[in-house]
Amino acid sequence: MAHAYIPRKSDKFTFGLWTVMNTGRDPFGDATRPALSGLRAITELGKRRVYSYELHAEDLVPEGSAAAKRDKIVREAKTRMADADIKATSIGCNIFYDPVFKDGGLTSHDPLIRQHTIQRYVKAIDLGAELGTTLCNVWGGREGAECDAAKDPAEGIKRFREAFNYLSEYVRGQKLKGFRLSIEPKPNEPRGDILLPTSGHVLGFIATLDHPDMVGVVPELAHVRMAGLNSYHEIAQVLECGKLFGIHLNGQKPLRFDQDLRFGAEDLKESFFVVKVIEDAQWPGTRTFDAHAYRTVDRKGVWDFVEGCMRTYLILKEKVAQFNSDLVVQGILGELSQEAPALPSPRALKAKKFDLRKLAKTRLPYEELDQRVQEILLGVVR
Ligand code: XUL
Ligand code: MN
Repeated sequence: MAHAYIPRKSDKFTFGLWTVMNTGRDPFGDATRPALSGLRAITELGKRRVYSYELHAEDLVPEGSAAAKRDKIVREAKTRMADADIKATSIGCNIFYDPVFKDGGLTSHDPLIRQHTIQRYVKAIDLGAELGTTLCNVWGGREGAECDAAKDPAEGIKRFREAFNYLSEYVRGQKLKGFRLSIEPKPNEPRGDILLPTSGHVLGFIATLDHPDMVGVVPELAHVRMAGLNSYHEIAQVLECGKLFGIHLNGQKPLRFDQDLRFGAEDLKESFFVVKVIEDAQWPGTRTFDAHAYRTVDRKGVWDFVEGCMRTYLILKEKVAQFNSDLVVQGILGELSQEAPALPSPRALKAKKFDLRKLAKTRLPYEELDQRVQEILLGVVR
């Protein structure tokens, strides 16, 4: 019987609360569907077999809420999480909406705005720990510039470093076992240029921190493709060095505004290889979708979008299993793979003769391989 592609909690599917709370507003037009509260979003996601949610602290607790109101919301959230069997796995902050962040938060010129931003993250870590999250993800949406004369990017990096060292010390001091920090790179939007624009930049930056082990990367497909890069390659590299602390799955046409399309809605082949790299590695993290339903749809369309993201992932996962057991694919890959002898000493290497004509004749049947992958994805090969 064909797989019904029904998600299970063990698939570890996750959505940002903000994804389903999105009302369809864009820079040119107003909301096209009614608002949904963060609490309601928790219940609705849990009902749809979603394993966990990610949040900006402000998605649940409005900034400036009195302690009693905050605690009441947390109690209600926990009740709903238990009732709908859904966890919270990652928290961040909304450091982009309020006009105070118009020129950044952690990297603002104003030391008081920087302090306020760090305060928000400290409070978010407290909230996350209460809800059970083990990650605080920093997406520095406004940490950038349009006017290069106004900002020294190196100074921005120093301010980022001060903030991450501070937050790492805070987590250590609170003895939050297993709690980690991450950075989600994005090249632009809402700023003309955002600092730490790709995973490569983030990896370089993490190596300069006081506690590099505590900090990792959350790559997002759309952000990688906005930079015109290959999300499969970027995620594979982050995974290889043990820094894949999370992932944001969605769809995006390259080099455009942040489209945040449903996972798989663009470039199925690249999405397939992203699923393949994390499934083959048995990566233990959550498969998080960070996208929006088209602004043309109503509330029901939002739930269609949620089901669609998970269904496409499960179909691609099945295709990964098919790729891994396909005799044609495996035959070609087997032909390509070779045992690597140890590298000779520099002295022996310098003396070694290579038959370049013979080496150049190695068969690399990539046309056949790629066509086979294409046909597996198109459902022709069964
Ligand atoms: C923005 C984006 C954010 C972060 C969380 O492009 O991806 O939603 O994932 O702040
Ligand atoms: Mn994201």
